[in-house]
Amino acid sequence: QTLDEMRALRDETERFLLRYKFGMDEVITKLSILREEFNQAHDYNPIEHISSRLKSLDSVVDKMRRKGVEPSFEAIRETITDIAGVRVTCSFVSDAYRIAELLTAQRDIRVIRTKDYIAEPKENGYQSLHLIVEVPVFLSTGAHPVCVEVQIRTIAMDFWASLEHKIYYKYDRHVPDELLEGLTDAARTAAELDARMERLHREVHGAPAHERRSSEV
Ligand code: 0O2
Repeated sequence: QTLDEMRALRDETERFLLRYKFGMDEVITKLSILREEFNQAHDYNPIEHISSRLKSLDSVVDKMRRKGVEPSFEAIRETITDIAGVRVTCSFVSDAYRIAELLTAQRDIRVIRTKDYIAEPKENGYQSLHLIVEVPVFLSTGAHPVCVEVQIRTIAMDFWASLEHKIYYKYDRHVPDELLEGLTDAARTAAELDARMERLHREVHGAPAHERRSSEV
């Protein structure tokens, strides 16, 4: 490969990843607007925290290899839907669904896939609401649709998932059985906590504040 070819490849890689960053920025802006507007209009905050990450090219290539697909820009675009990832943490389960509804109702958002691991937790106990959405990014060359993965979960689900993730990688994906059982048990406790918190929240506010106020309008 010549130096010019290497530079061209580097530029193309940067351009490729930058689009995902822009898509991620669009989704973060939408969520931040919802958060601020909700706070102002209803004096209620359905979002506790928003974080984001762009997958590195190395882990994209690793994931392609795990899936048995030869990496090319085109193949990556079609296969990997979580290069851009946004995570939303809410206090209550009802807020997680509410945010998902408000985001996916926006007309420039196209829902590619939804996985509701809250309604149907994974076998290890993992809970979260996953949306793969496509959002247009407006560049000098026109509008480009970009895929963004949005994970919406409660604080308890997030606490569990971050510990599980660390353990999973510490044991290089082969977690001992007792630890797995401990994690599954902790996931049940987290789900119970969420249910209790939701009940308390409803007792104090009647229906969750957003439902109550929207029905008053
Ligand atoms: P990382 O390191 O967080 O980026 P996919 O191939 O991703 O399109 P998949 O695996 O069916 O298809 O997608 P799914 O189930 O929606 O999960 C995608 C992401 O959800 C994962 O990304 C994790 O971030 C999170 N996730 C899913 N299952 C678990 C789990 O059991 N524990 C924890 N802690 N997180 C989970 P990555 O790329 O696998 O990992």
